[in-house]
Amino acid sequence: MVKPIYVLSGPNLNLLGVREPEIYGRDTLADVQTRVEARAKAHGLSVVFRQSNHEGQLIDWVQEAREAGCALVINPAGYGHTSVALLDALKTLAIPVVECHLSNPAAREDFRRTTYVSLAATGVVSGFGAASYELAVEAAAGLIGPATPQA
Ligand code: CA2
Repeated sequence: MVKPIYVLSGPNLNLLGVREPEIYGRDTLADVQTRVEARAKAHGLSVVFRQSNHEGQLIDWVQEAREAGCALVINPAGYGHTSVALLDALKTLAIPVVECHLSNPAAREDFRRTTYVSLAATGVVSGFGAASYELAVEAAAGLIGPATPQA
């Protein structure tokens, strides 16, 4: 059984497609999940797709991914700019970590230029709307190599 790619989304991303479409696009998080699952399936991989508005919940899922996941894709949303605790959890992972953002935080307000999560990320995909998630899963699939069943 090949371990899944964990795809985690942080606070307020449950509102995707509902509010601020000019910044974050019209795709809902359910649309993103469908696209991400299809992209993973093309590589013979599955996805655990979760969203939370709570920092501790995201940290619990990161810890779960240490044993249960083959890679982690995370859009930490606002917590990327604030959470040393989330960074500490990510630094415990031995699997690839791909940070993704719908927008390009570097092209927005100054406070979005500091992203703690990037310090633990293998790489970052930003600025492509919902496609950022698909590209991040594509990158994660490339980092883990061909899907081979594990004991
Ligand atoms: O561009 C991204 O994906 C962000 O991670 C989104 C975060 C923001 O704090 C980061 O700087 C960049 C905000 C997520 C808020 O999500 C919403 C979605 C729809 C409507 C309102 C908020």
